[in-house]
Amino acid sequence: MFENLKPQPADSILSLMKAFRDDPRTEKLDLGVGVYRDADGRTPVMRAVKAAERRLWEEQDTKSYTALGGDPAFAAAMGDLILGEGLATDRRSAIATPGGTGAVRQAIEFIRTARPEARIWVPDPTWPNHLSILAATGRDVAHYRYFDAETGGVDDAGMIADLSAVAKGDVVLLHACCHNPTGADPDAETWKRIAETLGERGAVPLLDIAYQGFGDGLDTDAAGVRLLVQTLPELLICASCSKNFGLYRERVGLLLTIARDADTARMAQATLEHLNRQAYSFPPDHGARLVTIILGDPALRADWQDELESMRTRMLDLRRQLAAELRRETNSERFDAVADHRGMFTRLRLSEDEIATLRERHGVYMVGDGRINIAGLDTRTVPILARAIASLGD
Ligand code: PLP
Ligand code: TYF
Repeated sequence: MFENLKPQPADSILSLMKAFRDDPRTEKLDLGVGVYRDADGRTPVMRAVKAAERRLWEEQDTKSYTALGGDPAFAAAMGDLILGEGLATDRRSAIATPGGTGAVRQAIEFIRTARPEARIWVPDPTWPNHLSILAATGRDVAHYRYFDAETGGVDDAGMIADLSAVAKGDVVLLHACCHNPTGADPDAETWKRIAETLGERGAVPLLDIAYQGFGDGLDTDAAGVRLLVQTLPELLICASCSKNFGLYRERVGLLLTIARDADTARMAQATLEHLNRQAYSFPPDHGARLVTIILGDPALRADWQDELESMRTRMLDLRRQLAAELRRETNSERFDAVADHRGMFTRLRLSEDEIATLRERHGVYMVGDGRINIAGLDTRTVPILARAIASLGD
């Protein structure tokens, strides 16, 4: 049997991590994988997470199984973090999942169960893992226009035109904030038009929220999701706690669904739990429990929000510094959109050759589409990167 195995396509982002590690140069710059780093290049355990872990170690008296959907308190706390307290509470159903990736996988399985013929529309471009999961599950996938490479912003007109053509019952995947890989997000006006268009078409949004708190703040980053929940009858929401709680390796995620009414929500809950049972029975609990402790304790929650806010503002400051340096060094407006982007990522307007040259000549590692992780920079390396980019024309 094993002789039938074939090499699988590599994850372009994770391969880049390895190439960086193998590069013997000391002056090299890792702007690849989307992991937050502080000014010293570290990804520390957040203070509130440490405190919650200490408390859990003291107080937890069993490691027995939880429930198929995970601890309901986690679903409630995360549901409120994303939607705000009181929004659509009787329409919610949720399961804990291994990371946001697990939530995306289970969302696709949910769609496969409920409406296998649904076409799934994804933004062009999107996170490569979305495409990989959709391919693995044999879904019918289509792309809608999203990014305007000229302006570096969202192609509002192209996106709305494409979404106006989706069939009734199709699913539309949207990044709730901090779009990966471009950093370009719809503004409030465009979110309104998205809501209207999906409503008119009878399409179901599948929202991926992996960076809440990394863009403009916890509530603003969820404003698009909340608007769609207020407007539309059915939604799927995939959340990750990898970035905003720094819990990457603990694998903490949530799949939250919104049904048209409480009766349907009960059916959705049973279906979600069944999907967990079929995949891995019980979802991981340790990280989810830390999140529940933090969100339920006013002091820990305030400390978590403070630290998250300092991470967000560090990335925003670096982003603004980079845009200003690039403008100065290239004496052009080519990279101005960097300052308007949000979250960890920015897609730089560079050709494949330029990206290869940056790696070979300067030891700068970015994803092949020009995506950089802003948190991989610091105030010392921003001017170095800007000079390297400006020198590409020489
Ligand atoms: N969705 C997007 C758009 C992402 O960038 C990520 C990666 O962080 C995820 C989902 C899920 O991440 P994880 O499975 O580590 O929670
Ligand atoms: O886009 C990123 O860099 C993050 C981390 O298979 C990541 O979302 C990358 C690839 C992957 C899982 C997570």
